[in-house]
Amino acid sequence: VKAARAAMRGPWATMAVEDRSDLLRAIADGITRRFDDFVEAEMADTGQPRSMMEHAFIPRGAANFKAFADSIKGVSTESFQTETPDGKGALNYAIRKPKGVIGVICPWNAPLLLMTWKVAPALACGNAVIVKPSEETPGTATLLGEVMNEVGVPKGVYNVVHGFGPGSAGACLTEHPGVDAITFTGETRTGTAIMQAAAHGLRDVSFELGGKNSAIVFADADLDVTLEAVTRSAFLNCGQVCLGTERVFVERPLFDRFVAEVKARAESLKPGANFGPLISQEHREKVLSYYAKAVAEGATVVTGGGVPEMPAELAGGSWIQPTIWTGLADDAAVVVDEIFGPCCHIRPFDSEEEVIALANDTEYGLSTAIFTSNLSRAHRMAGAIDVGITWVNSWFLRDLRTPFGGSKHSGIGREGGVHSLEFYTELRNVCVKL
Ligand code: NAD
Ligand code: 6OD
Repeated sequence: VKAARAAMRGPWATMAVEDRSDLLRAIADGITRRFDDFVEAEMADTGQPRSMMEHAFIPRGAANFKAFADSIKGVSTESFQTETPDGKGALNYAIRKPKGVIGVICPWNAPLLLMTWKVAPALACGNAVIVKPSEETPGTATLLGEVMNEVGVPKGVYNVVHGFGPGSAGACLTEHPGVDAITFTGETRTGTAIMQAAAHGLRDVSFELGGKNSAIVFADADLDVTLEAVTRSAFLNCGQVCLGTERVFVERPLFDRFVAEVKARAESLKPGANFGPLISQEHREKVLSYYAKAVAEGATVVTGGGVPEMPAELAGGSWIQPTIWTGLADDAAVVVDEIFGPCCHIRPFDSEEEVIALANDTEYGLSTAIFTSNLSRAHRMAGAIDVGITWVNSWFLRDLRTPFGGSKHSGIGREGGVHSLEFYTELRNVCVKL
């Protein structure tokens, strides 16, 4: 924290926006130059397949820096001409200042992507950061530090502190009075603890939290597109994606066929090739406990439900089968709780009103994906479902300029484009009497 505060008094504080933007591009290029190192580090930490790293997680880390290198150069502020009794008027205009030292607390499921999604806009706005990566996935935050040094980011601007959460590095950072604001991605209950810590000193928070996202499939949807997207959304990254689908609602005439087709796709996924293990044995215990609860609550197990047989050299990993259930009540534990594993419950519905109520019947509000060829219906539903992000006929299609974040217990604030800049800067008004 001392290093970061010192950096805010050094050359970083007066660096021109154009130069900061150039530096962000140099960081992106530095990640690309050391692409293989980042891929290896992220694979070693997460256990997910190389293709996922090479095509999504690592390039996206670099893309985050490029996106905010651009958006910081296009930020405007507001101004007002104010009438006054003497007729001479006043001019109000706003200026943006960096917030200062930002604590960045990150999860393990997409480590570089999610960390740079915060660090890039924070640096673009002229802040200094202290990153606390997940204890499960420390590698790429450290490598990024090497890149920062290689491209000449001033000392103290990007800091990494490794450790655990409660009673450790995470709590020390969020409780530290020298930290001006905290940005966090992770579980909703961790967000609650961090918000309590942030209340001391009235520090601002930006939260991306858990989800219990739905996919809504109408009978008129393009079936191939829908099956591809829903399968990906349920099982990608071994189900460890905050935007992942754990509740699928299918219009009744399509229900039986849809379940059969997703089952076939789930069963074609090969552990070790298409998906890796869960992050830890501890997380597998949690996910397996939900697999057991589903059976206890009367689910039909369409596929999966256990642990796959793996070759001896891999058998020690936290492998788990992609799992699909049907037939559960709407208040069953696996229909209500975020599991964060490769699993979903599929339920039929009969009307638009019914499925809107079902989709909204959750404490979370991160994302939803609607599949239909009736675009009027898609627009109507997008407005009626209480989530921060709605996809129509797709899933996880990202434009980094758009607002990203959750409603209800899924988050506070929005990241992306100018919305990130809102959090990482403080707006000041200047009133000039003419
Ligand atoms: P987590 O909340 O357990 O941990 C996240 C980070 O917080 C870790 O670095 C951890 O060490 C730290 N931490 C834990 N307790 C802390 C405390 N009291 N004070 C300070 N720091 C603390 O989350 P996770 O298990 O790493 O990630 C999975 C969760 O993240 C899921 O709930 C998932 O939905 C959520 N997530 C949300 C988004 C989103 O954009 N909304 C994205 C990815 C993951
Ligand atoms: O794409 C993003 O910007 C983003 N925050 C993705 C989150 C994925 C969660 O696992």
